[in-house]
Amino acid sequence: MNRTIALIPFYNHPDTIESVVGQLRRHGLPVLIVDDGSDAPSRVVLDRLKSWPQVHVHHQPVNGGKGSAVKTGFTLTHAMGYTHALQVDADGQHHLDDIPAFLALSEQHPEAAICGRPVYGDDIPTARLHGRKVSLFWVHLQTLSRSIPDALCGFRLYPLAAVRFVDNTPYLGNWMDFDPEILMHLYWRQTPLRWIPTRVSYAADGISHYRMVRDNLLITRMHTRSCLHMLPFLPSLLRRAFTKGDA
Ligand SMILES: Nc1nc2c(ncn2[C@@H]2O[C@H](COP(=O)(O)OP(=O)(O)OP(=O)(O)O)[C@@H](O)[C@H]2O)c(=O)[nH]1
Ligand SMILES: [Mg+2]
Repeated sequence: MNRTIALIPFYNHPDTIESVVGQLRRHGLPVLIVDDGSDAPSRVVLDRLKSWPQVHVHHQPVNGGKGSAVKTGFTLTHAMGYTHALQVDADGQHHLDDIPAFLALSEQHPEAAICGRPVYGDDIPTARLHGRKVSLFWVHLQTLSRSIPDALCGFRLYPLAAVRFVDNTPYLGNWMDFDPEILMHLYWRQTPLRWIPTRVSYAADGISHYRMVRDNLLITRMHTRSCLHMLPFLPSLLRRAFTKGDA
C-alpha cells in the first residue's frame, strides 16, 4: 500500500490555494505546500491553512522557481516517510476529480510515475500551445521515442524512490525547465511512465507566473544541455528504440 501525499509548489496564488487544498483533503490526501518566497497577502492565506489538519507548509525564504520548490518537496516528503508525492499546481488548473484514477493506477504500478496527459479546451492561450509542441519535439528527440505525449503538465504522481537521483543531479532545472527535464530523466532511467488524460483549464481571470520569454529560453537551454546529459543513456535508448521497448 502506497503512502501518498499531495505536494503543491506555491508562488503567489492566494485566490485559488484554499480551494485546491480543500479538494485534496476531500480526496483524503495529506498536503505539503512548499511556499516559494511568496508575498505578504499569500502568506496570510498560508498561515490560515497551517491550522488545517494534515496540511503542512514549508517556506523557502527566496523565490527559487517551481523546480526548486518541487525538489525541496521531494526531500521533505521522503523524510516524512511517504512513498509517493502527487504534484498539483496551486492555480486550480488541474481537474482534481481525477485523483482517484491516479491513486488507483499507482497502487497497481507503484514503481511507475503516473503523469497527467492534458486535455485542453479553447481557453488555452495559443502561445502556450505552441511552446508545448516545441518542448515535446525536443523530448521525443532526446528520448529517441515518441511515447511521451506531454512534457509540461505539472499534475504527476511521483514514486519518491525513483526521484532520489535528483539530490545528486545539481544541474536539474529550478524553474519551468524542471517538468520536461525530470520526465526525460525518468524515461532515461527506465522508470515506467503511465498516462491519464485529464482536463487542464485556463480561467479567464487566472494568474500565470509563466514568463513566456525567460521560461522558454530556460527550456531551450535545458534541451541544449540535455544533448550532453543523455549520452550515458544512449546505448540503452538505442536498444529500446530498436526493440520498441518503450516504458
Ligand atoms: N511560475 C512560477 N510558478 C511557481 C514558482 N514557484 C512555485 N510555483 C508554482 O508552480 C506551479 C505552476 O505555476 P504556473 O504559474 O501556474 O505555471 P504553469 O502552470 O506552467 O503555466 P500556465 O499553464 O500558464 O498556468 C504553481 O503551483 C505555482 O504556484 C515560480 O517561481 N514561478
Ligand atoms: Mg498553471
